[in-house]
Amino acid sequence: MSSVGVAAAHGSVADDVLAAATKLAAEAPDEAMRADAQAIVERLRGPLRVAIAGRVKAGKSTLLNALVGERLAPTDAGECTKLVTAYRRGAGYEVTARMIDGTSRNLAFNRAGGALSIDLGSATEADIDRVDVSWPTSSLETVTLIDTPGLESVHDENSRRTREFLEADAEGPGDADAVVYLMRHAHRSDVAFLDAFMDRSVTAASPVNAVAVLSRADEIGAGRLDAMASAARIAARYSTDPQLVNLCATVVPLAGLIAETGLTLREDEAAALRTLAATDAAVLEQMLMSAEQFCDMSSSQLTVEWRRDLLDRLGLFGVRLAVEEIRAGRATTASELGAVLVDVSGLQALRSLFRDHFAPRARVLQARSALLALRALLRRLPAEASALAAGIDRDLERIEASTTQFARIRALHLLGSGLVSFAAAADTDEVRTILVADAPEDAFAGSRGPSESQDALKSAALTAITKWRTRAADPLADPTTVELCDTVVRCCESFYAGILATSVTT
Ligand SMILES: Nc1nc2c(ncn2[C@@H]2O[C@H](COP(=O)(O)OP(=O)(O)OP(=O)(O)O)[C@@H](O)[C@H]2O)c(=O)[nH]1
Ligand SMILES: [Mg+2]
Repeated sequence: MSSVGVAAAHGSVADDVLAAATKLAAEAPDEAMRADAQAIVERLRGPLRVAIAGRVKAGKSTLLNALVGERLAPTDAGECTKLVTAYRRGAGYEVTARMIDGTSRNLAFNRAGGALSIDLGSATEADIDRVDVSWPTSSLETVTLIDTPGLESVHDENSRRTREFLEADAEGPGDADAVVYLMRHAHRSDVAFLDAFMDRSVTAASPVNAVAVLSRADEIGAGRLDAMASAARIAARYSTDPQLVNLCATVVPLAGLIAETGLTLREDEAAALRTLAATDAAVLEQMLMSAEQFCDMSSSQLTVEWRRDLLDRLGLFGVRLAVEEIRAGRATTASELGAVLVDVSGLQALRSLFRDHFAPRARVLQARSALLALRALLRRLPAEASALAAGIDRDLERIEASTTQFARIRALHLLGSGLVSFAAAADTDEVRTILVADAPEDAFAGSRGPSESQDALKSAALTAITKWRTRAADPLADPTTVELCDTVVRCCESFYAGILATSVTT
C-alpha cells in the first residue's frame, strides 16, 4: 500500500506550490491580489476542505454533526441549510460571514437547545456569500467540513450557491478539495443526478477526491432492525455501478442520525428509553409499527412530548434498537446505549474512508486546488507585472512536470466525465486502476501472476507501457484520449522506476 516515500513526495509538491503562492503574496502589485494569494497560502497550510453535498434533506448537516461529534449544524425536517457554511478548527468560538461585496463581518450566535443558531443581524441571506464557523474541537484538526444547501433545492437560489461553490469554471477551481456526496436509497435516480452534476464540475469529483454515502440508511425497509444489513448490500451494489465507479471511490451506508445521537445522547434521554422499554411487550410492538402509532398511543408511561423527542433524535429504527438493548440488559446507560448506536450507524466506516482515502491524498489535492487557483490569479495580473507572472507560471509548469499526481487527477476526471471512453470495459477498468493506484502492486493487481515477484510486476508494467504508448500514438485518437493515454504511460513508467529502485535496495 501507499508508502511513506509516496507521502513524502506528495508533501514536496505541496511545498513547491506553497513557495510559488508565497512569492505571489509578497510580490503582487496590488493589495487585493496579495490578499488573494495569501488566502491560497493559508488554505494550503490549513486542513483538507471536504464539502458535503447532495439533494435537499439527504441528511448532510446531520452527517457533518456526526463527524464533528457535536450538534453544530442546524438540521430540520423542512429545508434547512441555506448558506454554504464551513466548520473549521479555531482557537475560539467565532462565526464570520463573507459578504457578497467582499467584506467580512462577525455574526452573533447562540447554541440554546443543541445546534448553532446564527443571527444574521441586519444582513439577509442574499448579502452573504459564505459563512465560516470556527470551533475549538480536535475532530476538525485535519479536515474542514463544509455544509452546503441541497442541490435541487425548492429555492433554486440555495441550490445555485452549492453549484457555484463546487463547480470549477474559467475563473478558478471549486472551493473544496474533496467531496462527500450523499444519496438516499429512495432516490435511485441519484446516480444519474450525480453523473450530471459531476459532469458540470469536472474538477470537483473523481474516484480520487469523492466518496458517496448511502444516507439515512436506517430508514431502509421501514426501520426494521436488519435495515443496516440491507443498506450494506445496497451500498455494495452501488459501489460497482458502472456509472458510479468513475465518479467516486466507493459507497458506504450511514445512518447519520443514529451516529449523531449516539455521540450526544443524554442521561435523561436514556432514562426515557428505559421507561419506554418497561412497557408491555405486545403494546410496545404495536407502538413501534409507525411514527403515528408511536406518538398516539397512551399505553406507555412516557409522555407524548418525550416520544416526539425520541423520534426526532433516533427515528423508529433507533428507538427500536435502544429498547432491544435495554430489554436484553446489554446497554442501559447513556454512554452504553450511545456506544451501541455509534457502532451500528456505519460512522466508523466513513471515518476510515477519511483516514485511508482522503488523508493520504490530502496534500496533493490541496496542492492541486492551490495550483489552479494560482493560475487563475496570474491571469488577472496587470501587464506591468508580466515578468512576475511569467516567472511564477514557469514555476508552476515545472512543478506540474515533476509529478504525475496532477495529471492523474485530471485524467480521472476525463474518464469520469465521459470525455474519454474506451470501447472495451476492460480498458476503462485497467486505466482507472492504474490512475488510482498508490503503488505498483495496486496498479497491476489484475495482471499479476500467482507469484508476487518483482519480475512479474516489472513485466506487467512494461506490457502496460507498450500498450498505452501504442494507443497514445494512434493517429485517429482525439487529443483528450491521447492526453489520457500519455498520462497512463507516465504513471506506469514511474511505477516501473519504483519497482527498479526497490529491487536494487532489497
Ligand atoms: N432516520 C434518519 N433520519 C435522518 C438521518 N439523517 C438525517 N435525518 C433527518 O432528516 C431530516 C433532514 O436532515 P438534515 O441533516 O437537516 O438534512 P440536509 O441534507 O442537511 O437538509 P437541507 O440542509 O435542508 O438540504 C432531519 O429531520 C433529520 O433528523 C438518518 O440517518 N436517519
Ligand atoms: Mg442541511
